[in-house]
Parts: sequence; structure tokens; C-alpha cells
Amino acid sequence: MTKLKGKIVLITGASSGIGMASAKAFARKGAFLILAARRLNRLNLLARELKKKYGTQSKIIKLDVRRSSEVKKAISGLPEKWKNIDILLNNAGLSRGLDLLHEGRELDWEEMIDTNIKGLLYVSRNVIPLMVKRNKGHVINIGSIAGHEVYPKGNVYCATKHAVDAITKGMRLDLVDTNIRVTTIDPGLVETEFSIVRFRGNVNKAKAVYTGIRPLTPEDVAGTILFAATTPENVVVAEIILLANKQGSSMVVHRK
Ligand code: NDP
Ligand code: 8X3
Repeated sequence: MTKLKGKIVLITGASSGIGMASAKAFARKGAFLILAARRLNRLNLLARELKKKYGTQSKIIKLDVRRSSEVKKAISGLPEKWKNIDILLNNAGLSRGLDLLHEGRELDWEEMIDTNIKGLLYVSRNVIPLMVKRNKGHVINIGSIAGHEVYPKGNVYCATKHAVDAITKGMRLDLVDTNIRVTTIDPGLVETEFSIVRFRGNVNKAKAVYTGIRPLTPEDVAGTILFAATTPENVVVAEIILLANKQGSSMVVHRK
């Protein structure tokens, strides 16, 4: 079993949802954390909480993954010790809107493509070479059921998650001659701020996505991420699709 104590884990999107729950789960196991997101105040609070509860050492990076030069500067500016990243959790992502393609907003498309695809690429491009140099590491990408299926009005969000699926497979092929492991964890309905962001702060509309079903919690997903991260080093969890019970597919959800 791979031990997490003292391992350095970089988490993008650590200020909320799956990223924050993962930070807590890794901290509980004694990992050191690099917490990245745009909302610095949340990261500071999280780091303080983890320090108090588990004595966790954290580095905080204010990072907009859409900005390639910002990503480059943040990673190259890490103190040498913190560049020994053992696990990269590429989690930052979002959906904006739920519209027919021919009525969609170009700005929404750009935000999703820039964050979910290009952001993941920028972070990976800067972190993976550090892993290659040490011939060790684990990249865990957060995909989605939306990377396996397309649902009505999900068009561009689904396209970005299909891209994450292709990029994950590409990474695994390109790193095949190294010890670096590549995993994708692909959840269905997880109740986080995801739908609030999708519906631009419309909390009622967001809440309705999860009514009548017990959705996954961010902690459920974090538990699966931890499982993938702690298998013996000769084992690669390549892909896990994680659904809430009573979610049959993107569109088939049995609600009470
Ligand atoms: P949340 O909205 O709760 O969290 C999203 C995180 O991404 C936040 O920490 C946010 O931080 C960060 N983020 C967004 N844009 C950027 C950016 N430009 N630069 C840096 N960080 C950014 O949603 P989830 O926790 O649910 O989402 C996490 C991942 O899980 C996403 O990739 C999402 O697509 C995926 N997913 C979610 C599912 C769900 O049902 N919730 C199901 C399947 C996959 P900040 O705003 O502070 O920058
Ligand atoms: C998030 C899951 O089904 O809302 O990736 O697109 S879904």
C-alpha cells in the first residue's frame, strides 16, 4: 500500500467541494498539501483548520488555472522542497449554463474550455516534468460521467469532460516508460457548489438537481481518490466511474 504520510499533494480547486474534501482526506493521512484556487481567503481558512486538526504543513497558491503564465510562475516559484510533488489532483473545473447549443453563450463555452481543458493542461505541463525528473508521481484527474455520456444541453461541458478523458489516456500512454501513475475519477451527481456555479447563484435551481435522491458527497469522492492514491505502486487505478445509488446514467435518476 502506498503511504501518504509526508507525501506532497497539489490540489487545484481546493477552495470548495471535491477539492476541499480531498485536502481534508489527504491531511488526515499525514500528507503535505499545496492548495490552489482563486479564493485565497478560503484556502487560508482551510490551511489553518488542517494545521490545527492534523498539524498539516500547507503551501497556498492563488491560482487561476486559465492563465498559463500564472501557472508557470506559481509552480516554478515553489521552494525546491515543495517541487517534489508526489500527487497532482487536477480537480479545478466548472460548468456554466445549461443551454441548447445553438442558444449557448460563447463566453460560457470559453470559460469551460479554458478551465476544464486548458487549465488542466497548463498545470500538468508544469508539474509532470518535475515528476518525470524524479521518475515518480501520480496524476489524478477529475473527469465526470459527462466524459462518458452527453446529455441534452450539456453539450460543451460534456465536450470538456470527454477531452479530460482523452487527455488522461494520452498522459498514461506518454508516461508508460516511467513509474508515474495516471488515474481518472469520474463522478455522477455530487452535491457541491457545482450547480450553484452552473446556474449563476440560483440556489433553488441548483438544489433541484439533487432533490429526491441521495447524491454523492464530496467526501465520497475524496474517499475514492484516496483509494486510488494508496494502492500498491505497481497497481494503477486507471478509471473509476462513481455514481450515486439510484443514478443509472446522466439522465436516468430515480427520485423519491
Ligand atoms: P465546486 O464548484 O464546489 O468547486 C470547484 C473548484 O474549482 C473550486 O475550488 C474553484 O475554486 C475551482 N476553480 C474553478 N475555476 C477555477 C480556475 N479558473 N482556477 C482555479 N480554480 C478554479 O465544484 P466541484 O467540487 O463539484 O467540482 C470539482 C470538479 O469535479 C470539477 O472539475 C467538476 O467538473 C467535477 N465534477 C463535479 C461533479 C458534481 O456533480 N459536482 C460531478 C463530476 C465531476 P475558486 O473558485 O476559488 O477558484
Ligand atoms: C458533473 C456531473 O452530470 O452534472 O460533471 O454533468 S453532471
